[in-house]
Amino acid sequence: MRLSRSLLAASLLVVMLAVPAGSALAIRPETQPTAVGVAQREFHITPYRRSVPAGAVKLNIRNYGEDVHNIVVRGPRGFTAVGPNVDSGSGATWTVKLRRPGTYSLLCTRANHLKLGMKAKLKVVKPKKK
Ligand SMILES: [Cu+2]
Repeated sequence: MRLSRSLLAASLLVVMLAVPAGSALAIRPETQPTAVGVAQREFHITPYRRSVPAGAVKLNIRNYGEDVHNIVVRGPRGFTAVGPNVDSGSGATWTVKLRRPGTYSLLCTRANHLKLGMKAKLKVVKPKKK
């Protein structure tokens, strides 16, 4: 009992020394992308979040459809980023930096998919101050 208690105290001390108060959280917005699931099918594209804080966004894309789909992000001031093709029944992850707050579009630009409705909106908002 006495031994395990001092072990616990020692390991707590190690954790406290290794992680100065607040630093882990303060670094987070820069280093940790915001994960967003994105479902694709004929002919819809559905992000599982409406808005994300500005910064890196990790899109976890899954193609539930029969066709190959891709993903293109368009945003303010002509921002365009082109992501991967995603085969039927498979997935891809793609990290894209969305630095400027505003309304972005997620699109599939293969064949006539965009015309058929493969677009969705994603809002990028100012990250909260810590
Ligand atoms: Cu498509």
